[in-house]
Amino acid sequence: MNRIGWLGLTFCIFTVVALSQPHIPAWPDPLGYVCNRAEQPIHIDGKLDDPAWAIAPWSTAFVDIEGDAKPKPRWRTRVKMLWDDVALYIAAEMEEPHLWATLTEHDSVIFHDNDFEVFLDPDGDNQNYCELELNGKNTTWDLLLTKPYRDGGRAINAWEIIGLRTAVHLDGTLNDPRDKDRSWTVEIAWPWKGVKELTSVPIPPRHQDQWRINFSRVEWDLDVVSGKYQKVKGKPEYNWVWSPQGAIDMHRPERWGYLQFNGAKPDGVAFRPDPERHVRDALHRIYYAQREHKAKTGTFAGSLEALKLSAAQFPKPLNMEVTRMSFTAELPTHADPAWRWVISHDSWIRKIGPQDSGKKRNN
Ligand SMILES: [Ca+2]
Ligand SMILES: [Ca+2]
Ligand SMILES: [Ca+2]
Repeated sequence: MNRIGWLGLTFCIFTVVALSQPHIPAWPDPLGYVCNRAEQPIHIDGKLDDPAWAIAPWSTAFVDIEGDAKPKPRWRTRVKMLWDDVALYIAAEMEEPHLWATLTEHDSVIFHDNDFEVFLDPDGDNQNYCELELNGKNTTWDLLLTKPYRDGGRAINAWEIIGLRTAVHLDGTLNDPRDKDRSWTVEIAWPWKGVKELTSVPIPPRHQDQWRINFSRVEWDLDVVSGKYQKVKGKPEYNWVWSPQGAIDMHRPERWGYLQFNGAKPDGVAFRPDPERHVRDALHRIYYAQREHKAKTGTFAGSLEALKLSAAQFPKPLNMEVTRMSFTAELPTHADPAWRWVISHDSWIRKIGPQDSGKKRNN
């Protein structure tokens, strides 16, 4: 698709010069995880007792998808990760007194059961990201999102993760309400060949590369009816996640956590917060405000004032280009003002160089 061509239709180009340094009320920083290299092979059997896992730290415990404003999940969930030249490895541990799973058909809607979910956007551009869900029977659903649902993205269920291996271990009995269970654990090998088609970033990743990832666990309240587990009618599911989304919506990739690859020794490498995150956040703020404005008025806005945003809170210079059907907003990158971040009406965010930027301004 020609993502640039429509810019020729631009009828409104303007620049807003803010008077002060940026200070936008911050979104909470996404969490980060430093992923060490596996030094030994990992046997994908759902059991996390492989010696390889010993060098992988546990993540913090999952929280409610909306964040700290909501009660803490009643059962602990945590993950760990490793990588090597072949794959990304993911382990999850979920406390669970009532092991329950029903779905057996691949690519069915797995979150109708209790499940574990992975969301991955290697290049962090909010486009072409993937989702993997699995239940206690190790039934999987893998799908590709061309863009978030909010932007008209399509979910491609027929998409399959090449070479994916998953396993589940149950510490307890499945679908038996007569006893109390303890937990279930998940082990995933996600080969790089199953990621390559999503992105142009280096695969396998390099030392200190950062990708966007999040994890979610869907949990239903259960009754026991005639000796069987049954969902409590009318009760919505709980959504427990690693890095909080701030809303009941996993399809906000800009809020996912960071996966930082460590190619050095396992110890002593700290997570490095993304220096570009505040600029990227600022553009997402404009994106959300533009969406709201379009929903109310049918058009995108021509100024920050019309979006009810204070120019003083944004970096400078901000360029916005608006047409009847679209908008882009641009800000200089933190690292090099000659380079710019650009976000579009469909939340596609990417970096452009001085040459691209200049060409566009000459249109
Ligand atoms: Ca294992
Ligand atoms: Ca992407
Ligand atoms: Ca699939």
